[in-house]
Amino acid sequence: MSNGIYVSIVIPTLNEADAIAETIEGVKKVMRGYSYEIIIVDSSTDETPKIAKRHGARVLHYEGGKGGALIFGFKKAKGKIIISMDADLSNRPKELKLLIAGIEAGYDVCTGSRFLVGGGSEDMPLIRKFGNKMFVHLVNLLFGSHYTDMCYGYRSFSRQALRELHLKEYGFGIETEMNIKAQKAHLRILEVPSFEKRRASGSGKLKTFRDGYVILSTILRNI
Ligand SMILES: Nc1nc2c(ncn2[C@@H]2O[C@H](COP(=O)(O)OP(=O)(O)OP(=O)(O)O)[C@@H](O)[C@H]2O)c(=O)[nH]1
Ligand SMILES: [Mg+2]
Repeated sequence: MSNGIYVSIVIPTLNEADAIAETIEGVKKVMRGYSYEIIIVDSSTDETPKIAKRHGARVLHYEGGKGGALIFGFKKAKGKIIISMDADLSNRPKELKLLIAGIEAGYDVCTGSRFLVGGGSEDMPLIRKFGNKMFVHLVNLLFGSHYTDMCYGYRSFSRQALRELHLKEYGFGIETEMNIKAQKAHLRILEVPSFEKRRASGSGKLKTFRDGYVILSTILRNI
């Protein structure tokens, strides 16, 4: 199956000890036959890094938010295709193939969308759905894009595209920053349907109102 393209899967983690083993094993199963690495960018105080190492992932320690962790992991990634993924079993490993195919087909950025036919979410209360829709409309209006989802972390990039994005967001504004900057840089963007499963265990780190404000500030900062 491998066509020789090296893939890096970058997973930020904050206290995901109950889910990290299954996350890594799920990725390994799907990626059999590919050349790849799994990078865990960890800020945990629990056993997450120990378990991740035991399951064969490369573990980097990082003190800070999700966005900062991703940026740090992207810098260390060796892949020609680089993928960001959550550790709470919300993202289905099988969709990795779709994200890889998007870049192989010539797109620079390929992002999962929960709002395309075939996509969905078990993990999005009404208030977040509403906020997400608002941000989607605002970004599309301000930047002339055609996104259907905004704050979703399962996505892939060509190595070159990531370099052009010059990402800076420290926290949960990172996906919005990616979307806006990709559009401004005229990158070839593809959305693919993605189904987000309910967080399997542990607690969600996103706080709806605090991070809603972070996302709104990210949009305004990038105008
Ligand atoms: N390194 C690092 N990772 C983080 C931090 N905050 C969140 N993460 C990780 O980023 C991923 C997404 O965080 P979640 O808490 O699942 O965010 P979410 O999916 O929007 O929210 P839920 O629906 O509540 O799960 C998970 O793998 C987290 O462990 C952080 O401050 N540092
Ligand atoms: Mg989650």
